[in-house]
Amino acid sequence: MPANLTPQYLKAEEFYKQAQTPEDKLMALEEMFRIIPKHKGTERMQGEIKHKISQLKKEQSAPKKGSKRQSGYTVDSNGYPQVVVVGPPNSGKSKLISELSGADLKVADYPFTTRMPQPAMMPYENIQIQLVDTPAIAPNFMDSWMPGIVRSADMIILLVDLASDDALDTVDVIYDSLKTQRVYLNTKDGEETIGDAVKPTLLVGNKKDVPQAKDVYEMVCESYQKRFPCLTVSAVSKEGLSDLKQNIFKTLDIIRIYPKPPGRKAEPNSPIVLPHGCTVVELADHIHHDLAKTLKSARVWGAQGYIDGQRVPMDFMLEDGNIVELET
Ligand SMILES: Nc1nc2c(ncn2[C@@H]2O[C@H](COP(=O)(O)OP(=O)(O)O)[C@@H](O)[C@H]2O)c(=O)[nH]1
Ligand SMILES: [Mg+2]
Repeated sequence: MPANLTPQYLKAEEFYKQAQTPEDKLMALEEMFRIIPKHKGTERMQGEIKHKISQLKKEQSAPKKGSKRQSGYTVDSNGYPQVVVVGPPNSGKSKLISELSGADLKVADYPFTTRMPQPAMMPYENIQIQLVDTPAIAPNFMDSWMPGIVRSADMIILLVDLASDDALDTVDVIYDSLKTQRVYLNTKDGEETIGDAVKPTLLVGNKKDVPQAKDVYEMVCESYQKRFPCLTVSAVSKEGLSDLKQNIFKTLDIIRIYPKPPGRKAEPNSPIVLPHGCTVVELADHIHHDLAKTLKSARVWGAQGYIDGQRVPMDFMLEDGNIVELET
């Protein structure tokens, strides 16, 4: 019986053949096993893949003499709000980030195109938000440095492939893989303890343009909308992208403050980005530690319930869009 292997399978196999590290080999094998057409004609191949997976796992779990911890990647946010995009292979992570940022990331119709985290800047109104493209998280495989990247992000986009039959499973795979490292997407059942990271997360169904997307998205919403805010986009037709940008800003829970030197106008295009809930004294501290110490008073424009230019207390909680004059 012919095996009828798909182009995706052949690409994964090619990746396996070229893989230099046991981690890459294992990931490729896991993916090959996941996508190989499951019928009589491929039974032997399935068996061989399974065997190779178990051999590699055995080798990896054996303690290595003198081995050092595997070096990982980190992505410096450079002070920008940082959004890490995670998802299964081929969900369109790179394509989506390219569309949102204008960066030219490698997009391809086969798994494992993205091998290391890749930052790209997304303009949103008058600020920049850093998006981070990542390699796929597949069943039983996640790069060892991925939980660290997710842990240090300000928020996560969990991208689901609405063109895939196993869209639902991939959400659990990703949630559970990260959970093993005590990184939780949006919610943790039970109490939060020291060392846990619970990351604000948007679940985004991509490929809205494909015919089955509507049904798959409905299924995804039904199962997950209690756990995640859900929305759907198409990185190809660009539908839903501006809504997604607004939701990213909302989920980041940040405010833009325009500092105004006394007697001068505020600069409308270079706000200071701060977490929601920030006070006047925290703004001063953000600008310069000494400023917080010498701060005498502050006046605010655009604050609800206050007249423009009114003096506010040091613990006044700033709102998005406020203009603030700090007096020392
Ligand atoms: N129809 C459709 N295809 C998409 C969309 N987004 C990405 N793709 C395709 O899906 C494949 C995988 O995209 P890529 O960004 O490399 O996925 P990644 O592995 O998650 O980074 C490519 O062939 C893309 O052109 C979309 O919104 N609609
Ligand atoms: Mg990619």
